[in-house]
Amino acid sequence: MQTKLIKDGCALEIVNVKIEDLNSEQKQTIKALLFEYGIVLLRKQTSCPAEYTRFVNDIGPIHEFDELVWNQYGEWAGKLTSLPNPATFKPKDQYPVQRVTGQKINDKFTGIFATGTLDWHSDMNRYDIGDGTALQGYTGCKNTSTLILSTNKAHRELPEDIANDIKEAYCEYTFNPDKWANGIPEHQRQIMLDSPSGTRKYYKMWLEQTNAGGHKGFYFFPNNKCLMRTKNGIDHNIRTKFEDYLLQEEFMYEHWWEEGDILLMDQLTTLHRRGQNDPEIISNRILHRICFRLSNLNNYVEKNNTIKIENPALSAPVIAAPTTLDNDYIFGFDFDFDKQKLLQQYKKNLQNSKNFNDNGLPASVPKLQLQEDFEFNYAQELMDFFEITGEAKYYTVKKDCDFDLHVDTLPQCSINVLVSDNPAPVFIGGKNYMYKNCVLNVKEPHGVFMNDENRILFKISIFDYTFEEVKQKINTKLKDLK
Ligand SMILES: O=C(O)CCC(=O)C(=O)O
Ligand SMILES: [Fe+2]
Ligand SMILES: [Fe+2]
Repeated sequence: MQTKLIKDGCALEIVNVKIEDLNSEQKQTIKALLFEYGIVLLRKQTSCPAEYTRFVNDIGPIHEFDELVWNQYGEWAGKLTSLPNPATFKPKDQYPVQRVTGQKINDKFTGIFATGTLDWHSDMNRYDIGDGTALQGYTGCKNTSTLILSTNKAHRELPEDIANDIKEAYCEYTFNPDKWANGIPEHQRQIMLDSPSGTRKYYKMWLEQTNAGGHKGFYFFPNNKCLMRTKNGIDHNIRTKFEDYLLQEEFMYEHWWEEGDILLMDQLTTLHRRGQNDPEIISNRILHRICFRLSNLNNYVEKNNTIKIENPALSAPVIAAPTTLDNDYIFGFDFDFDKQKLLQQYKKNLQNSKNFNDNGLPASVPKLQLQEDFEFNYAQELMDFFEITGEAKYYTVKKDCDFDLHVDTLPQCSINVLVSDNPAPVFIGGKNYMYKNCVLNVKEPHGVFMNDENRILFKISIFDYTFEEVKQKINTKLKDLK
């Protein structure tokens, strides 16, 4: 069997074979290559659905046979209760398929994703589903494409600094087809929302994945609601850097279809999208799609993505509130902030509070609230006094809720003044610090846990000066005061 690298190893092509003639050893070789490259192409194969299904089922078993509901002519065939043996099925041309098309017969769509835009996605949106997808060009697919992102290649070439940033990183996902399959027919949308992916929307996945072939890649699906947690907690700079690295053209293979072409893809380590979403094109283009099991037998994906991480804040010491805190993380200082004014302004502007939800997940329980962009003379007086520039805000963490571990994206540090009673400590640098007011080094991972009262924080976020610089400025001012 001959193979050929496509686009510098984004994908692999198996050349000069006919799927109906392959022996089981050759199919095992193809499976191993699929594990390694994530994307395997076989050009111009028979489009007999029985032969195609037999080939795919020999690569990895088909459990999602209830998706094969049409025949190749677009007639409804009904739901199967088991997979008909593709080797013995008669008549061969009637073997059921899953169609991806906008073609209509008698005014009814005869395939999935019949309308709308199909943006970057993985077909694996939950643990208990096939992690292999096969697509075959059937008709009307010439001059149309599917783009596939090979994270296997991206993993092989991963720069050391990014590797370090994302060590132990994982993402929390909420199934969100309205983003990556926007505009599909309402009927299919409802089926998707009623499916186990839709009803149990939430799942977690390590960023780095190893498939059952022992090859590594990434599962990263930003078009679902996606919260990445790194060793810094929520860190948008790391996320952006990773996303910019991964979604590069050099890791993408755009396959321009010819009838009969078969693409096999590992859904644990690749993303894909439709190249053209023009309704005219989609209504003529037919692909046959088969979902099969590659790694995901015996609960492979769930077992390898059981993510239980203890919150270090809960076992970290609590440091009582001295005014002499002074380390690389927090500088507590003695200053008579006008709590009355701070609380008045908070109340005055209360109706302009926004639910603040840093994590992209549904704000069903608004645990955080934010006030920003308000006029407040006292805040300006403070900034003038300390000779800094910044933005005044209020962050409220509801009783019994956490402010997740994170680093701030843009500010370098902040002046924090707690205005509510009995405020919970801030967790930073491995300790929970109680404080009244402080300068906080927000470039270090921090969060609020053990919060059993509504906690109101007045904050001046500082962009133009570092933690050390602001500490200096405040020290100087305080000395002047004495
Ligand atoms: O139509 C295409 O190019 C991609 C189809 C697809 O992503 C799917 O059926 O899951
Ligand atoms: Fe897909
Ligand atoms: Fe912060």
